[in-house]
Amino acid sequence: TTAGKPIRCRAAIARAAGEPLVIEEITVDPPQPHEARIRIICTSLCHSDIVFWKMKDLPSVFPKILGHEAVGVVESVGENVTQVSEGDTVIPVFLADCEECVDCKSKKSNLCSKHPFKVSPWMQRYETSRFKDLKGETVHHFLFISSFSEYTVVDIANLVKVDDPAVPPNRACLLSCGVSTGVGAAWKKAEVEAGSTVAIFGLGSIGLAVAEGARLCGAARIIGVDVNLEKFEVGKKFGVTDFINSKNCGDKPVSQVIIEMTNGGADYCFECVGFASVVHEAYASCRKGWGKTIVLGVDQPTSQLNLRSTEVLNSGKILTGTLFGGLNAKSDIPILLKRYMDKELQLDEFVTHEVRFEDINKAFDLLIEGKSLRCVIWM
Ligand code: CXF
Ligand code: ZN
Repeated sequence: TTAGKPIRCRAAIARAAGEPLVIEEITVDPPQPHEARIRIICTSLCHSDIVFWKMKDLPSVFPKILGHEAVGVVESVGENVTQVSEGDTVIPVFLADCEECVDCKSKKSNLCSKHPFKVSPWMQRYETSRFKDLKGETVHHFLFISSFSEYTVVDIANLVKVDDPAVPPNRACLLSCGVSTGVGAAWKKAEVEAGSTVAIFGLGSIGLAVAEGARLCGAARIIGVDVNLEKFEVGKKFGVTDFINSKNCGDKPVSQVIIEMTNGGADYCFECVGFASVVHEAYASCRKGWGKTIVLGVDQPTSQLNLRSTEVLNSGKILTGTLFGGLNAKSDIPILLKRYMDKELQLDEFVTHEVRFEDINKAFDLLIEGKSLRCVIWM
């Protein structure tokens, strides 16, 4: 047995900003109390991995092991771990769900206050790393997951058990981050009602997952906005009914086009690009009186919004944002898994590519070039 001992294995290390990952041997220390060591089965690439791979300055720290969408099997557990045990299949999630704090218990929040979300290079509870390279140097964690490694250590607050052994790992891993975030934003954060009108800005995996969530909620009209006309075809698979090519609106702002199409604005708007200018456009596109705009896109940390206070006063609109789509990982991921197994939730259509671990840099190229939605990486 390997329990209690360091494990030597392969990991794809990001040594410097923007440089290809390097597969190296590392050692993975045993789990501390409230942690589990996981053997990764497969992982997928999320755009946030690319953001923090390119980012030179804090909170980005090198060398690190990226990756936060995955499925794994518990190899061993630390002290005080009762929720999972050796051999369990698990999905790691960057946003903790302690199930005990006011936020985790509330239906209105998923922002765990016992383990607040931050972009930290360490484990959640200890500000230490479990990884070293063969020279003995520290290798940092990412989003409390670091799944681009054959083995990793994750806090039990960030682990969701998969009970159904029939769930394919190359589908389950999508529920770790991106697809759950989009579906959850429509389902849990916006609470899209049957018959409503939805506008989605940006049809990458997150925007398409919002469409999928809105489709499941029975939205009557789902308007996709993107600069790439090809996104309409793929959007249709996820319930997009109308498409606006934002490069093709002439002098008209997209919001005016949407207001005209919908007789006053969409009931729900989702920003899935990560630009303040698009947040403005989304807010302007939602209906006065009850329109709700939800920000999912990740912008530069210094980027600011500029709203007229009288416009907020007069409009009656809601502007909000969400991490992980407002989902409580431990209770909501099993619901999404079941809906996939019941053939309600579409996941297969997100997986456009699958590569071997050795070819992980190819997954980066495909996503950067806009050629992939989700690329699954098999360990
Ligand atoms: C993101 C959420 C917003 C901050 C950066 C990380 N999570 C996953 O992709
Ligand atoms: Zn992500």
